[in-house]
Amino acid sequence: MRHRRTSIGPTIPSREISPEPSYVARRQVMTGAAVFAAAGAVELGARRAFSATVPAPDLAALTYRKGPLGTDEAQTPLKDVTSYNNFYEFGTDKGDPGQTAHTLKVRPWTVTCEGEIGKPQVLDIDTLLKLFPLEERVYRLRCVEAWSMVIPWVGFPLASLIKKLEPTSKAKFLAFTTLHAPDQMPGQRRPVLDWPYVEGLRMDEGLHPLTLLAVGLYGKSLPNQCGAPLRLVVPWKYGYKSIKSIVKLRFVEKQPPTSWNLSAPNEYGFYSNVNPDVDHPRWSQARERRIGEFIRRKTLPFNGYADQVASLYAGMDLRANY
Ligand SMILES: Nc1nc2c(c(=O)[nH]1)N[C@H]1C(S)=C(S)[C@@H](COP(=O)(O)O)O[C@H]1N2
Ligand SMILES: [Mo]
Repeated sequence: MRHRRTSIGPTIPSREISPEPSYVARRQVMTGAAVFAAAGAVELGARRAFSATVPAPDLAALTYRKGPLGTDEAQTPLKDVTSYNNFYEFGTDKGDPGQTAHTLKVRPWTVTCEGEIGKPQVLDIDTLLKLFPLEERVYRLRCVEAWSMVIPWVGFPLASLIKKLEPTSKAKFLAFTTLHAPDQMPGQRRPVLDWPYVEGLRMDEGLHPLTLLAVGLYGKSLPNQCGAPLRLVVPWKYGYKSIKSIVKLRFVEKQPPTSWNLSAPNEYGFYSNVNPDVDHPRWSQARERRIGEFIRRKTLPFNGYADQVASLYAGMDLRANY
């Protein structure tokens, strides 16, 4: 959209910058077929990503048990999970992170836990990996761009970590921050978003048993492009809530700022619950393309997790709180 172009710095060719909102908008202009443009953008990206040859990274096998709440839907092949990504710190094309995220250094890595908690601390990732038993959770992931995957994550409930940190009565929200390291993350050298990427949850959302801190997928530690070494997974919300490569968790009293909301507040709200009845201002959310399938399927309220989470939003206007 034109108003977004004006926010792009004069020295950077606009071609190089494709934030989530304008990425699809530009395809709309290019194809002149607005109705099909959102799907077209996704499929063009997919074709490019699938044809790329990405060397298989050497990832540690994890010990885990099968966790509850998983789906038995067909799992998206590992090749697609690792070559069709949104991780703007490594570029805005779906194939970019798989090609470039090898520059991310995932050791040493610490997660700073601070704010309204009784036990503030800096946790080393290898300590964190041993604190709680790891579980496999097979979840649907629904991106706001109207594509989806089914991913067998390995991780532990965020609730386990929250409880260990002993939140005070003032802790009403959780604020997450991604690593800020332009030397390792080439996308951070461009003003695509206001870096570092930040996200947030209400405390009851963070404590919900579906909410996972993932450290792996398909039985091994997370590939860099998927948010190594630690990322959030909130399966009933649009994918952008599931912040990658987390270095900080802050417990706060007020609703924290979130990256996509800061970037385009009329398009991306704080809640971002998957909702087929509330369209994105520039495209429908009624259907989605499961990666690997060609017929678009219906999007389910709360991404199919309504039985588990709808009660969190009882009495709330989900149109106003998008
Ligand atoms: N730090 C960071 N986290 C992020 C993103 C990002 O660009 N940066 N993209 C989000 C979006 S839009 C989606 S759909 C998911 C994609 O996760 P995946 O690439 O592992 O499928 O990550 C989310 N987490
Ligand atoms: Mo997304």
